[in-house]
Amino acid sequence: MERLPPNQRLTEDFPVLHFGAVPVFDKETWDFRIDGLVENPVTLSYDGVLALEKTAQVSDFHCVVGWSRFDLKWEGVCFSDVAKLVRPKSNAHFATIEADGGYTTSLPLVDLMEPAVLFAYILDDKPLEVAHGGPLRLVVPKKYGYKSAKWVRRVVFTEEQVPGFWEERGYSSGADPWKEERYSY
Ligand SMILES: Nc1nc2c(c(=O)[nH]1)N[C@H]1C(S)=C(S)[C@@H](COP(=O)(O)O)O[C@H]1N2
Ligand SMILES: [Mo]
Repeated sequence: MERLPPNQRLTEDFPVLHFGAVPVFDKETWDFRIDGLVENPVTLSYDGVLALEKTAQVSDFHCVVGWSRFDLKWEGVCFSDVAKLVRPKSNAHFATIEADGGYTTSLPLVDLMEPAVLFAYILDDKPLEVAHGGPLRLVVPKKYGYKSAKWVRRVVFTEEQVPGFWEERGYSSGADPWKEERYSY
């Protein structure tokens, strides 16, 4: 099977792309809150995140504007392990990911519970650079890059899907690169 999704071109580097300013990371004040429709809402410190079970995965990254990058090695905490900690209620079907600076994205839990979906803090054996979303970013390899929120600070479990930053601006909420779900019209 072709490894490059339709109408993508391969890049050797890993471009930096985001809206707005890069937030400053202060380990003392930084926290990661997971709440919404869950039995056990949790607020983690940065060390609290590092203390959770660590998972590694290698995946390709596809940005909706047309570049793809192969073989990024991410390490971090599986979304499913975070879900296990907070125990989503039976009526939770989606989660909204909120980032420092106001960026948001949302996904169905069925997509987020896949084993390759991580809150990553290591990229290619080095601490994740702030430009690429350090200290913590979501990685959703099966979706266009706008689902992989950088500078994650909060996860809210919801019953209905809340459109995220790009989804509100005409991008597809499906975001499947193999089906070329780029736009919502
Ligand atoms: N917080 C935040 N995360 C974001 C974005 C953003 O604007 N803000 N842009 C998204 C988009 S469109 C892409 S393609 C990837 C790019 O990740 P990179 O800069 O590490 O290549 O980040 C995603 N995550
Ligand atoms: Mo993107």
